[in-house]
Amino acid sequence: MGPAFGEADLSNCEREQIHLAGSIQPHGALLHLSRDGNVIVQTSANAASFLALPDTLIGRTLADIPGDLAASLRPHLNDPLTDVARGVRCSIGEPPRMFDGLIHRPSGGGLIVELEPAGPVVDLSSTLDSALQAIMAAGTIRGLGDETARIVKAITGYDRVMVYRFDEHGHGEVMSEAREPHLEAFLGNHYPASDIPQIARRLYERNRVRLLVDVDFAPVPLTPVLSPLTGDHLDMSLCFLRSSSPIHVQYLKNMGVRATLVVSLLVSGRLWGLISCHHYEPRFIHFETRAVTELLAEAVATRIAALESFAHAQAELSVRRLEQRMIRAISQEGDWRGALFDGSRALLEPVQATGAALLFENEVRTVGDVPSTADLRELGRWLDSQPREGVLATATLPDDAPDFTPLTPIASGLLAVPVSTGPGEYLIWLRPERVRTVTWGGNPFKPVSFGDDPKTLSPRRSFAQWHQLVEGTSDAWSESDQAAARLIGESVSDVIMQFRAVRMLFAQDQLEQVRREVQAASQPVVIASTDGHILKMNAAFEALLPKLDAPPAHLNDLLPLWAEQEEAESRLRDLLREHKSWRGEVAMIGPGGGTTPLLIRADPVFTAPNRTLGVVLMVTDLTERKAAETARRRFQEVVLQQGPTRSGQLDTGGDLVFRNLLAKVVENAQLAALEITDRIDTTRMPEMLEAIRASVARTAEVLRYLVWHATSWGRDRNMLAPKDRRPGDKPTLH
Ligand code: BLA
Repeated sequence: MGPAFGEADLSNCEREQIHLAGSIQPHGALLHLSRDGNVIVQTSANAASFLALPDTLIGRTLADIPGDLAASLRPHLNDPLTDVARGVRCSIGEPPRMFDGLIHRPSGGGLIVELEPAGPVVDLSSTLDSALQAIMAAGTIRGLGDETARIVKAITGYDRVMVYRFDEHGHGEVMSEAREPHLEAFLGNHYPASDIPQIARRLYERNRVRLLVDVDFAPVPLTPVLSPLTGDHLDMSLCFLRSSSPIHVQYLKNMGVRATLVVSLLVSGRLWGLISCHHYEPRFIHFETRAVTELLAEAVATRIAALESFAHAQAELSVRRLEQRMIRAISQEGDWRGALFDGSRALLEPVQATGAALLFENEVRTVGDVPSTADLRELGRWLDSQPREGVLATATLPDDAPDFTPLTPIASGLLAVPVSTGPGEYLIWLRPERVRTVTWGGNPFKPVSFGDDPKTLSPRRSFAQWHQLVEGTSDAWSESDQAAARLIGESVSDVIMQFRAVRMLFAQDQLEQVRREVQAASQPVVIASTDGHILKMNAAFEALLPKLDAPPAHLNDLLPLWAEQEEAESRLRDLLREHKSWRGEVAMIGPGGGTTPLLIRADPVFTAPNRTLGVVLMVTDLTERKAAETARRRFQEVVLQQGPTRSGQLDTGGDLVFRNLLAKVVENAQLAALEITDRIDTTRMPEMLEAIRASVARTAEVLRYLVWHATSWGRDRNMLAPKDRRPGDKPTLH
C-alpha cells in the first residue's frame, strides 16, 4: 500500500492513495448513504451549510431532507451505478434550490450522492451535432487533435485546451492546443512520465472527467473520517468532488494554473492521452457540460481507434499481398524468399523502415540500407539473448546494446520478429538515427525541486522550455508499425511452415526412393545414428548374417558375430565416440555358420565440423576376393612353371628357341591376367585366370611340340619327344 492521501512526499508519490482522499473540494457536498440508500451515514463537513439545512445530516433519512432528493433518487436505487455515475436534478431546502445530484456506488457499498449547483438547462444538441461531424470528418490523428482542442475550448471556455498524447514510455507531448492569444504556446512541449503517477493513470481509466475548480481550495473533510459501512476510508475513485492530490495541486500552482478540467482519452481500453484544460482564474463548469465533454472524448477516442486501425488495415492489406506472392513463389520457384526480396519496397513500406533483413537457415537476405552480414548475424545473436515477446521494438538500439553503437547511422531503430522457434531466425527492420531536439516543458531530469522549507520537496518550479538534443535514436516505431511487423512475422512463419511441410513431403518421397535403392543395392551397407542405433540395414548385408532371433538394432549387436571381438569393439567405439573412420578386415559368422572374411569401411557423416548425422558402415565380402587371390597365386606359379623348370630337358638349340617363345607366351598371359584382375570383378576372376592358365599350358604344350619338331630334324625323333605327353593329348590342369 502506498502512502495515505496527502501524506506522500516526492519519494513515494507514485503510490499515493489518491482515491482515498477523505476530502472534497468546497464547491459541492457529499452524502454517503446506507446500503438500502435511505440513511445518511457519512457526509462532507460542509453538507448542512452547503445545502442550507439547519443541522447535521448524519443519521437522518433521505425523507428528512426537505425537497425532492429522495423522490429523484428512488428510480435509480436498483441500478448498478458501480462504473458510471448518474446525474439527477433535484431541489433541496426551504426555499428550494436546484442541484445536480451525482450518484454512484463505491466499492465498500452504500450510495454516494454528490450535490453541485445545477446549471441552466442548455440545448447542446446543435453544438454536439457539429462537433461530432467535425470529429468524424478528421482524416489524421493530428487534424483530429486540433479539432478536438478547438471544440472543447468553445464548449468549456477554458483559457487553454491541450490534447496531450502519451508515448509508449508514458511521456506526454502536447499534440494540439487551442489557447487564448496572449498565452505562451505549450504546443509540441514534452512532459516526463513522472508528472502523472501510474496509480493516477489507472484511476483515470475509470473516472473519465476531473474538475479542479481552484488550486487554492480548502479541502472539506468527510465526517466521520472513516466510512461507518466499512470502518475504512471511503473509496472516492468515482467522486466528482474528490480533492486533488496536494502534490499535483502544487505542480499546477508552480505552473501558474488556477483551475483545470481533464478528460481521459481511452483508446482500446488504454489511456491514450488526455484533454487537459487550464484556466488562469478559478473555474467551475456544470455537470452537463462535463458530460458533453466526456461524450465528445468518447467520440474522439473512437475516431482515433478508427484512424489507427485504418493505418493498420492498410498495412494488413499489403502484408496479405506479400503473403500471396510468397505462396505463389513457392509453387513457381520452389522458394518464397525471392518474393520478400524482389527489390521492391514491399517489405519496408508496411513498417516504414529503411532497411530489412531476413536471417533464416544460416542465410542472410537484405533490402534497403543495412549493415554488413556479419553485423546482422551479430544482431540475430543479440536478439536470441532478449526475452521472446513477439515483436521487439527499440528506437534506441545503441543505448540498449552498446556493442552496436557503430551501427547508429543506419540502425538506431530496430524492429524484429522471430520467424521460427529456432535460434537466430528473424525478420529485422531498421531505421536510421534521427538527431532531433525535444522541447520539454521544464527540465524532465529534475521533476522535483526543494521547496522553501529545505526539508520538503516540491514538484519542479520552472516550466520554462528545456531543449534536449536527442542522439542515437530513430523515429519511434508506432503501434501500427509494430502491428504490421507482427503480421509480416506471422505471415512469414506460416509460409515457412508451409514451405517446410512441402519440403518434408519431397524429402519423404526422396527418402522412400533412396531407401528402396539402398535396400536393393548389391553392396552390403548399414546406416546408423550417431549413437550407433541401426537406421537401415540392407538386404545385401542381411544376406551375410546367420539366422538371428532378432534383427540387430545397434551396431554393438554385430560384435558377437565377429572374430577379434575386442579389436572390433574398440574400433566401433572410436567410430561412434571419436568419429574415427574404420578400415579393416573382420571375419564374421555367416549364414551357413562358417566365417566370411569382410572388409569394413565405416565413416562418420558430418554436416558441420562438429555435427555428425550418423555413420555409414559398408562391407565387402572378401570370400570371392580371397578366392581370386588364390587363383592369381596359382596362376603365377603354374604359368611360371612352364618356363625354366623344364629347361633341363632341353639342352639343344631348340631349347633356347622354345624358352624364348615360351617367355613371350607367358608374358602375354601375364599381361592378360593383369588386365583381368584389374578390371574384371572378383567373382569372374578365378574362372578367367583359370582359362588363361589353361590356354598357356596348352600353348606351351603345342609350342614344345613344334620346337621339338623343328629342331629334331634328322635326329632321333624320340629323343626330344615330350616325356609324358603326346601332342593332341588333352592338357591336364595342375
Ligand atoms: C496528476 N499530472 C496529473 C494530471 C496531469 C498532470 C494532467 C492529471 C490531473 C487530473 O486528471 O485532474 C500533469 N498537467 C500535467 C502535465 C501538463 C498538465 C504534464 O497540464 C502539461 C501541460 N506530479 C509531479 C510529480 C509527482 C506528481 C513529480 O510532477 C509525484 C510523483 C504527482 N500528478 C501527481 C499526482 C496526480 C497527478 C499524485 C494525481 C492528481 C489527482 O488526481 O489527485
